[in-house]
Amino acid sequence: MAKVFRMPKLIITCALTGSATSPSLTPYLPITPDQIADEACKAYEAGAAIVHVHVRDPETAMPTADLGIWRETLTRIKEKCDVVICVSTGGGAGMTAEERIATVPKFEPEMCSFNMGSMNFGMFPLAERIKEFKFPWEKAMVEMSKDFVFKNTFADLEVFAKTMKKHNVKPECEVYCSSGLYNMGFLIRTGQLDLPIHVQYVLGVLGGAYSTPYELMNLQTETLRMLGPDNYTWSVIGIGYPAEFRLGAVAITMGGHVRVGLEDNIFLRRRMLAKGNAELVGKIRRIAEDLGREIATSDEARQMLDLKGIDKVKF
Ligand code: KMH
Ligand code: ZN
Repeated sequence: MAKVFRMPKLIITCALTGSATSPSLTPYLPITPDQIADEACKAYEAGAAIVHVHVRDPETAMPTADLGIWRETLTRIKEKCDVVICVSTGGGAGMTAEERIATVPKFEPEMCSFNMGSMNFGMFPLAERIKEFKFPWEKAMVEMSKDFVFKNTFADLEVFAKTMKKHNVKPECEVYCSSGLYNMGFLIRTGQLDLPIHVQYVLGVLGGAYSTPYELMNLQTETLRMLGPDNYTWSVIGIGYPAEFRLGAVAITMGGHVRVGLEDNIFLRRRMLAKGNAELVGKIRRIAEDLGREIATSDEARQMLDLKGIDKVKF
C-alpha cells in the first residue's frame, strides 16, 4: 500500500504593499507605517504567520529605502502582534543594492527575501489599464520597467549572502525561473547559503516563468533533484488573479506553503478588489482548510523554518 504523506502545517505569508503595485490600482494599498502595521496585524489575525514588508514614503506613496521609515514600520508591527517579519531586500526600481540590503545589518530581522539573479521585470503592460494616475511618479515607474533590469549579479548575491549570514537573518530565496534555482545551487555549493533553505517560487512576473501548475511542478521537481527532500522548504507566489489562488491551491495540495497579498494580487474575485490583505489571507485559509491542510501559527512557522526568534531582532 502507498505510504500516506503527512503534510506539515501550512505557512501563509502575506505581502502587504510591495513596490510594484501602483497605488492607482487600488485604494486599499497600505502606505504609511501605521497603515502597514495595521494591515500586518489584520493579516496575522486572519491566519498569516509571516508578513513580507516593503515601505513607502507616507507623503508620495513611493517605495523608499529610508531607514527611519523602515524602523517606524517594523517597530509598530512588532508592538502590535507576534507575526514573523520578512523584510524585502528586493526593494523598488531605482534603489541600489546597498540601499536594498541596508535593513539586514541595521535591524537583523528574523527573515529577509533574497532574489536569486538578475532578470527583466516588466510592469509596462499595466500602463494601459490605469486611466488616471494618483501620483506623478507612478506612470514613469510603470513605463521605465520596459528598459529595467532587476540587478542581482553574482557580486550582489555574494554581498547579500554574506550580510544575511553575518547577521543571522534567514534568507527566503526568491526563484522566478530555473536560472534562479541554478544560481541558488551555486551559492549552496560554494558555502554561501546554508541548508536547509527556504525557497519561494515567484511565478507570473513578465521576465520570469509563467504562473501555471506545470512551471511550479518543474521548479519543485528540479529543486528536489538538486537538494533532496530534507534540505529545503518551499512556498509559492502566483502573480495576479486568479494565479494567486490557483497556484496556492496546487502548493497546498503538494505540501508546500503559500504567499498572498496586495503586493502580488489586488483581486479577491474576478473584477472585485480585495478590501485589504486580510481578505486575501482569509480566502487562501478557507481553501487550505477545505483541502484538509492545517494552518501554522507564527511560532510554528518559526520552528519549521528554524528562525532565531523575535527577541533577537534589533528594532
Ligand atoms: N514583488 C515580488 C514579485 C522582494 O521583495 O524581494 C517579489 C518580491 C521580491 O517580493
Ligand atoms: Zn517584495
